[in-house]
Amino acid sequence: MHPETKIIIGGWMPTLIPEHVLRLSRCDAVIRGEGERSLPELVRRIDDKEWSIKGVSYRVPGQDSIKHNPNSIALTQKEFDDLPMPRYDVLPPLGRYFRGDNPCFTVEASRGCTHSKCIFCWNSTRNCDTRWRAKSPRRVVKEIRWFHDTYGSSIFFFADDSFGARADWLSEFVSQMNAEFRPGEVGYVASMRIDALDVKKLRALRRSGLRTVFHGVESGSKECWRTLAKGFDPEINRQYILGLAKKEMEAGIVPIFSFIAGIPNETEKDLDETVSLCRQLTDLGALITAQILAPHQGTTLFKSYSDLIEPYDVYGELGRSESFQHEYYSVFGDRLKEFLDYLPDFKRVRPSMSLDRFIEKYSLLPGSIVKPRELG
Ligand code: B12
Ligand code: SF4
Repeated sequence: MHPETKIIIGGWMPTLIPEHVLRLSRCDAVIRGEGERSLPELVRRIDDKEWSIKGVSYRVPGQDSIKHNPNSIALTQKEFDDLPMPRYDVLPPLGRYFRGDNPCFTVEASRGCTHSKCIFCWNSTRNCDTRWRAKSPRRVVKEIRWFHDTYGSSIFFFADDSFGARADWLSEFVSQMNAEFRPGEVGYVASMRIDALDVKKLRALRRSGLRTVFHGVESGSKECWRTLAKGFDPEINRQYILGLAKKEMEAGIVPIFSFIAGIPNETEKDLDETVSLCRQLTDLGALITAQILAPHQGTTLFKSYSDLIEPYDVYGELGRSESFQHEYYSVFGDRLKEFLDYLPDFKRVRPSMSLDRFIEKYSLLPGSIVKPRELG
């Protein structure tokens, strides 16, 4: 690459840690948050000595200093709605990425989050504007129609962090989908807060195409919800979650509840509550996903609990653990060591119990773990 070539980077990781990215790389500038407003301006002013452009962090040429300009204002509802259709036509033929003849396309209906406070989530960053905005339901339905007619796709994945977070938007979307498509003609998958869903509207949502819904519940313990600043409505509790799962399944929607272990100050009692809620949900027939919390630099969690955060050789520990060894070797085989050498620097919150004790206590024995290759 020509040494004068300017390198501009964007996306969520550089947004969270612009200083690190600029210090550790050869990049000249980071665009924090959305790129649509800041990037064209930066390109226009690329030869200027100073880039006093909102949303841009940059290395001051010839100096060892990095400058962070104030946040840019995220696209307004109208600007978001007016974005052109995605230009999939300029990419190499898409067929090579598809399996089967019903490709799943990603659609963006909204950005940001109405809550924006969960301490582990990038939406809690103050490095960019994360307010919730949505394209108009009409535009989103038009996009789905276009993918359906152009690529024959009948299943869609919403990239939104908090799909349908506003009840009036969701109602309008449901009506428009029902007016545009026959029942069963298209389906979609979305992530929604449990308190953004009106259980009385589940059947209408299913009719509009909602097939699978993903909920970040994180824990079975209200204490942990407080630590994480989940901000659930006061009436939300274990019974509510189990009732919601049941009603979703009765309406023909597959619910997936996501949990995390390794929350700051999480006690054994909290973990008991999480594991028992997971068990109750799976007994009902709902799906769960569970993971160890990985604190991302730049999040509120990373700043507020820095004293509890420690390096974590996650794959090393899983690879060494007797219960996981079989699964790990069956997936990575002889290349496990090579894989471990390439791993980035993981971190975790100091846990209240070791992985081996966790596995033993909750009887997570080999065989009860789904091997990644079985998922595909
Ligand atoms: C789809 C998706 C995936 C798909 C990606 C499929 C694909 N082929 O694209 C899959 C399932 C593979 C995936 C995996 C993972 N994902 Co993911 N994913 C998403 C999701 C839901 C949508 C991404 C998207 O398309 N957004 C729409 C586009 C338009 O937005 P955008 O990418 O943010 O881009 C805007 C700006 O960031 C900026 N921008 C982005 N790139 C650039 C580049 C330049 C040069 C410029 C100037 C600007 C710029 O401008 C864009 C327009 O404004 C996001 C959540 C979200 N709502 O964004 C999570 C998200 C990005 N994923 C996340 C995570 C954690 C992961 C995993 C690490 C999960 C895991 N534990 O394995 C892996 C990592 C995979 C990897 N190797 O990188 C986190 C990242 C958090 C963080 N701290 O960085 C997110 C934000 C979800 C969340 N809320 O936690 N993911
Ligand atoms: S509700 Fe979801 S998207 Fe919003 S801040 Fe919390 S985790 Fe992030």
